Amino acid sequence: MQRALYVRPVGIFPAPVQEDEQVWGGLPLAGQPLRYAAVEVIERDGPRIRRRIVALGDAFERDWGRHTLAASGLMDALGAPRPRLAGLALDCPRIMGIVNVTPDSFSDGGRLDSADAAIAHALRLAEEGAEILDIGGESTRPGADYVPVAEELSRVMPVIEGLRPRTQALISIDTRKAEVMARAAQAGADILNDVSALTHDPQALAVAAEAGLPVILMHAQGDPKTMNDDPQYEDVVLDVFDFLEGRIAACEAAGISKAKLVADPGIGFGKHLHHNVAVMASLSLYHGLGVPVLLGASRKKLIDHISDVPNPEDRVPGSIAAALAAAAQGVQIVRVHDVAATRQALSVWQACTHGTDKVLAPWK
Ligand code: 7PJ
Repeated sequence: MQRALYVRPVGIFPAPVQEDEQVWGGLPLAGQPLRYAAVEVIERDGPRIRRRIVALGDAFERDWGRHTLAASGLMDALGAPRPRLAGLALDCPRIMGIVNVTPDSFSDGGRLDSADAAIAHALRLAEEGAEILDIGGESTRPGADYVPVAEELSRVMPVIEGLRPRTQALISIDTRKAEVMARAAQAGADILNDVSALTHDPQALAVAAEAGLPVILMHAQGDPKTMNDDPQYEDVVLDVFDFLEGRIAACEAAGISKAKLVADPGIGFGKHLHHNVAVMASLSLYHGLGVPVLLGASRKKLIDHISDVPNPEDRVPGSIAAALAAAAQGVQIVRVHDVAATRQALSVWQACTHGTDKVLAPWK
């Protein structure tokens, strides 16, 4: 389904510490200490797309169609604070640390060695400031081969089981397979993270509803093996919005409440560089979905394309830039490899943006 109207908050600024209700000071943004002063109103009629920026302060005195916008529910969705996610308050940017459990990621010894190494790595990420640990046993990188379910289970289960009694951090399982979701949930995982937004496995929607856990719905076009060969969009930013809105509706219809959903535009998944940067530049649009937004750009190929850094380990500065760009647009969760560096950058960004030291080490 294609929408006719979209609203992207622009002119985002830190909320004043002392709120003065007498003075109009922008509108609140998705439970972050941020407000917005203008919106880009996007009207879409098939291939015809019209965009205009409307400054809200002026607009309150004129007729610019705000009744239409209010009626669309988008303004309410943009403003509402987000409920806690598996107990985690989303009132400032949170870090999800990536724990890859694929044979090439912790590669010296056998399976047990690699589980131990993954657990140790995860515990370190939690120590460094990751509130969520994302455990993944299926590489979904562009061009990656399919991993059978037994193989994926044998990679991730020892890690989830070993980690669960040893950390307070939330554990998410990065998988597209219903059976892996169910087993991870039984072993104490807190969040399901599916790069196919519960579309890959026909059982996934029912299993996720049954598990009762929050779900991260990510946009992807095509299967990892071939997705970046020839991605096609009418308008990538809007098509991704429509897809995520449709998946949120499908989840609600299956009995998963909106309070348990997170939306992710899926950087690098069936997207060329110009698609990725278009999405990055419009992240605040996705708050209109009415759920928290997650962004994963860490060490991804787009950083190489922009800055010529072929080695993923050299992409930390670019990854941090992407995380800060996301935080500035009110994104609630960033999924990263380099937790300590990202935490440091986010804390300094927060302190300097809000002009207060109250944000120092908020995760401790
Ligand atoms: C993502 C993910 C992402 C979410 C991967 C990689 C590829 N899950 N799993 N968002 N990426 N939610 O980390 O390079 O962007 S695997």
